[in-house]
Order: sequence, then structure tokens, then C-alpha cells
Amino acid sequence: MKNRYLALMFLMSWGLRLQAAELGVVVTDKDGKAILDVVVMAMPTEGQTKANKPQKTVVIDQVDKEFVNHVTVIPIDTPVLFPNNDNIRHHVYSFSASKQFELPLYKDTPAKPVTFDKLGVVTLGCNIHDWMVAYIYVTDAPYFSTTNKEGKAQLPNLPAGEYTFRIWHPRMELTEQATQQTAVIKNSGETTLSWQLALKPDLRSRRAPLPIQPGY
Ligand SMILES: [Cu+2]
Repeated sequence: MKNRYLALMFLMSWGLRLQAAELGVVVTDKDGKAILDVVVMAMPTEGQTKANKPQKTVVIDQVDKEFVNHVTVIPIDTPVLFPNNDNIRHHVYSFSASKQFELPLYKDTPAKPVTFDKLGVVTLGCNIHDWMVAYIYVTDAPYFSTTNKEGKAQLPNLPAGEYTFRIWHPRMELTEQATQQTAVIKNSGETTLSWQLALKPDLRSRRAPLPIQPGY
């Protein structure tokens, strides 16, 4: 009797796992060129199919005087560590309303991560290197990803159902709300959604041609 019950439970959980599909996303500009670093978020239209739990520590590295990655999406309350892989010092800061912090001039890895406890976009800068800019998107969406160089992102294991999708990019002309699409994810197979985004010009300051002071 007990074995039959276990077998039934096994079949039920197997069935549930089968009811998930993959979503493929493609984001291009108006000329059809792929856009890197687009945040893609999926929210179930009715009810929450999965809790938005904080992730374990996420890393935003500093390599060759750039942030890696340029855009990072995290669930609310996720701690982020900002190691410095360069042989010089960096000074990471944010003046954004959703999180203000400063990691004064440092080498190596700061002892403590910074926890992002408010929704919204946090813009990161470095006090020494003006061109260093990165973004943290703090989301309450249970499913999210970012696009790669081909402008593609995958959201695997989306339970079947209707979802609202939104995207965000630091230079997009539209508001995030204007990017909204609704789609029904079926039990199996892959669904593809695409966006065409007009981007504002890149206004980041140019990298300094030579180090101004050794050690920085
Ligand atoms: Cu720096």
C-alpha cells in the first residue's frame, strides 16, 4: 500500500516537472542589431508560481577598470560582493535612491557584501575611473535573465500559464511599462518573444588614454 502511494507521488511530481517550458527572448535595435545586457522579467498574470527569494551572494567584478557585468539583475535582498581584480585601487559608489553606498578606495575583495533591499535600478560608479558604470536591477519578478551578445536570453523552467513580460536597458527610449507583452507559456516546447528597442546614444565618458597617477 505504502509503495503504491510513493509510486503515485513520484508520478505526480514527474508530471508537474513536465509542465514547464522554455522561453527564448530576442532583443534587437531598429536596424536588427542584437542588444546586449537587456534585463528580461516574467511575472505570472495570476498568482505567484514561485517566490522571489534572494540569491546567495552575487559577484560584480572589477576587471581592467570595468565592471563585469555591466548589467546585473537580482531579487530583492540579495547580497552583492564587489571584488577588485585589478592591481590598482577602485572606489565603488552609488547615489541611486534605491541604494546609496560607498566602498572607499580598496584593493582585493571587501569583507562584506552590500545587500540591495529596495526595488529599482541602482547605478554604480567608481570615483577614480569616470567611465566605469554598471547597473543593478533589483526586481520582484520570480523569473528573469539578461541578454547575451546575440541579444538572446533564456528563461528555462517556466511553469505553464500566462505571464506578463517586461524588459529594461539603461539606454532604452521607452519606459519599462511600454515594453510590456503578455504571452501564454504552454506545457512543453519553446516559446519565443522578441522586442525591438530604440536606444539613446551612449554618453559614458571615454576611458582615460593613460593612467593619471600610478597606483590608481
Ligand atoms: Cu575604478
